Amino acid sequence: MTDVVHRSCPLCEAHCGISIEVDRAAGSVRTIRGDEHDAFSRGYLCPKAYGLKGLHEDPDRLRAPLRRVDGSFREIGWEEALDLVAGRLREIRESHGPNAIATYLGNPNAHDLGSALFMPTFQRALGTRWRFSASSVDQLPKMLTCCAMFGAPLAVPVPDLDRTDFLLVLGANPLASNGSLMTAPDVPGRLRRLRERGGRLVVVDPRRSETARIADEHLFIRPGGDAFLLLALVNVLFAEDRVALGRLAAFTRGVDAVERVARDFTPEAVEGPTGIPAERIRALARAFAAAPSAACYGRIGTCTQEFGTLASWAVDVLNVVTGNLDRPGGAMFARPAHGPAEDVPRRKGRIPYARWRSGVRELPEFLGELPVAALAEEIDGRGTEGVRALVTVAGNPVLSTPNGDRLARALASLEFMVSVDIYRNETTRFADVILPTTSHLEHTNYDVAFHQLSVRNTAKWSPAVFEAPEGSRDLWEVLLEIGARVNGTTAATLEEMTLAKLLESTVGPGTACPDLTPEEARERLEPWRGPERLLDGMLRAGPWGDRFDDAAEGLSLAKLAAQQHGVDLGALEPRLPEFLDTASGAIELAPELVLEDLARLRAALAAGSEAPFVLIGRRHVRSNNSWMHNVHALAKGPDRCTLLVNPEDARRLGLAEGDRARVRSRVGEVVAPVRLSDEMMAGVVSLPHGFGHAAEGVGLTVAQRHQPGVNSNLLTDEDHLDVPSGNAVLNGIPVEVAAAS
Ligand SMILES: Nc1nc2c(c(=O)[nH]1)N[C@H]1C(S)=C(S)[C@@H](COP(=O)(O)OP(=O)(O)OC[C@H]3O[C@@H](n4cnc5c(=O)[nH]c(N)nc54)[C@H](O)[C@@H]3O)O[C@H]1N2
Ligand SMILES: Nc1nc2c(c(=O)[nH]1)N[C@H]1C(S)=C(S)[C@@H](COP(=O)(O)OP(=O)(O)OC[C@H]3O[C@@H](n4cnc5c(=O)[nH]c(N)nc54)[C@H](O)[C@@H]3O)O[C@H]1N2
Ligand code: SF4
Ligand SMILES: [Mo]
Repeated sequence: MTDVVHRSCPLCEAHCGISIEVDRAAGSVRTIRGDEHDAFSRGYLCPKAYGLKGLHEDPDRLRAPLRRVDGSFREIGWEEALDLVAGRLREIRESHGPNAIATYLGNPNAHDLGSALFMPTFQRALGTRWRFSASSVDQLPKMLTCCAMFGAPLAVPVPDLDRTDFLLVLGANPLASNGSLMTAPDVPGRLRRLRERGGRLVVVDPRRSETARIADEHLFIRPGGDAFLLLALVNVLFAEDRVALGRLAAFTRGVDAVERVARDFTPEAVEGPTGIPAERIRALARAFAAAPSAACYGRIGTCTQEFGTLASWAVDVLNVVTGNLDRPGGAMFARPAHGPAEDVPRRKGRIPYARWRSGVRELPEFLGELPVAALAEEIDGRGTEGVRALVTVAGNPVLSTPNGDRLARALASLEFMVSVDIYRNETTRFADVILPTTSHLEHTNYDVAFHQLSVRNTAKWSPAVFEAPEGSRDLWEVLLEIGARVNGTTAATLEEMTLAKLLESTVGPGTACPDLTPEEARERLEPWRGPERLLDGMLRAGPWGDRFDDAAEGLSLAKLAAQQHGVDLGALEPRLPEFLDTASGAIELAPELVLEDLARLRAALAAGSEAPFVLIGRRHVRSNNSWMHNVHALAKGPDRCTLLVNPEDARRLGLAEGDRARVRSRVGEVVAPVRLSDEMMAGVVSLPHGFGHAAEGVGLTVAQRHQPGVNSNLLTDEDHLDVPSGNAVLNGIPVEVAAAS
């Protein structure tokens, strides 16, 4: 007996609709196809989706808790495992305080409904301020600037890909990554249509990436040069009187300050740090301003670099001063179905920034978390409070954060570590206990994070494909069970508390459901449980919700679930000024915490042109950070962890195709096979992250056989940060490259 289940692929932000044909008798996946009826992705899919079958069936994927005893792991029962974990965490908290326990959350948490909804409850249950996550090796600068400019960390403008006339992309390669902070299934198709309707695509990247190859124009830029380039574009717009905010002028503050700031950054002045001729910068500024609509979009290359905050800010400055923010074809804000219903600003006023600092380097907290580049030193450096225990949840920081070697040593020295993870990998091998969670096909899902960052308003519910095996647990259940046991309460109590907190802000006076009490709302959410119950509440109170009235039009989870292919809620619509949540209620174009960092940029400009050899990263369409290399269908094929070297540079360095090169930075070295490529800007080499699976104790047999690779984060430097955000610099790492003898 076969049947087909329609849901979303949970592997990347695009969350494409997939149709999974299941052999019920065998309990296995037959095929995975793109769902051509999906309201958003219309049948598109990338090679990774098929990897979901291999992931589900992978014998290396953990199904039972593991306990490490004398260096080797053995399976134990859930009760024993949870009691052990809670007991140790409690002891450490009682003897050393809550901050002796650190947490690290990895990227897949952002793709998991249960984690998104229950993580805050879990964190509160532990009570630690020493929280770390993959955000500070990723998008933290963007969240910081959006918080400062628009008032909320997820008020991230996304390019209106389907209507724009001009797309300027800096430091993103959506043809490999499928888009990030820009949920857009089928980027290749959307970019093709952009060009077919006469639009223009310009890509700025130190590598002629897959996306650059299909662009109208590609500009090589020196890594870290984006803030210079963007300020020079703004400089030209002011100098040539091309600034036109349009309707934004009525609610934008700080335009004069931006004009003053940009004065020093003339196209000529930034030729050195960008490597881009002044005339091309002028032409780009004119073309961007002249386009009927235009959107500037920056991603990993603009965030995980030396001036991540300034570059992320300047992307939106360009959008604002050309009047392209919040208008069709420009950079817009999505309106997700899970709410909130109306743009009712909370005007908290203060940016949740630097309310406390890390122990050793005193790096600022942002949104309640500390930069992960400080994790190792908070353990091995015994910061004022000293981290003694670590909880990792779906993360692999040994491969994904700077100076992985130091972090690995620090993890080995912990008094206790627990990892909630589906693999025994480079990080979790240091855990005392590993707690696995259900496979992606064994639980339901809805993308709370990525519906908020979407190029179109849509909503999609993903049912489970298989029933979860007896005794297994979803991620949120594991979190609540640990949190409950640490505090001597029950998971059910924590679940109720989470729901109560949600309903407090979604129903009652001053909300979209003013006449409803939390008790009434709660009754109407039956019979849903867990994350579904919370989501049902959010959808029903949301902008398209039925206001908890089954007879009314509008969305509830039941109605959404009945739409197997998801629902289309239309193109993005202007949301300003109502959506702004800054203290002033205006767009803050020149926030102080951003301007303060200009001194660093000016110093770099003055320091001049001595350009060291630098390393950047890249992504491959068949790879997914560090954790899909154990799926044979994706891992087979040529070695992907190669060092791309510009042929001229290679000649100078005495390197030939296939040679092994030694790459050395301040903190470490690796040896990787060389591929010559004129895709690379001279003076820049590229090595992807997420590899380095050969380490002892790693239980990834396929990855070790097919794509072991080396860990590029043995080269990235924990001392090299984007200063305001504390985000790690992962691109533009000074390195020496030589033939490995
Ligand atoms: N040099 C360099 N470093 C980088 C980057 C770069 O571009 N260059 N990129 C950075 C970015 S953008 C990111 S987001 C980070 C990612 O950094 P991390 O989030 O730390 O690493 P991932 O490789 O995503 O690892 C995900 C982990 O989650 C586990 N996992 C996957 N799905 C599930 C699940 O459903 N449940 C549970 N319990 N576990 C699960 C996997 O086994 C794996 O251990 O890496 C960063 N590091
Ligand atoms: N196939 C695949 N898809 C993924 C992932 C994956 O690992 N594999 N990871 C997912 C995750 S967690 C994320 S965050 C997204 C990331 O999504 P993207 O940001 O699109 O990721 P990358 O492909 O790393 O693209 C970054 C680009 O920045 C360039 N770059 C490096 N330094 C600089 C610089 O200083 N300036 C400029 N202008 N460019 C620079 C690089 O050459 C590269 O082409 O991808 C997601 N999707
Ligand atoms: S682009 Fe690929 S990995 Fe991303 S959601 Fe779509 S099918 Fe999955
Ligand atoms: Mo990421």
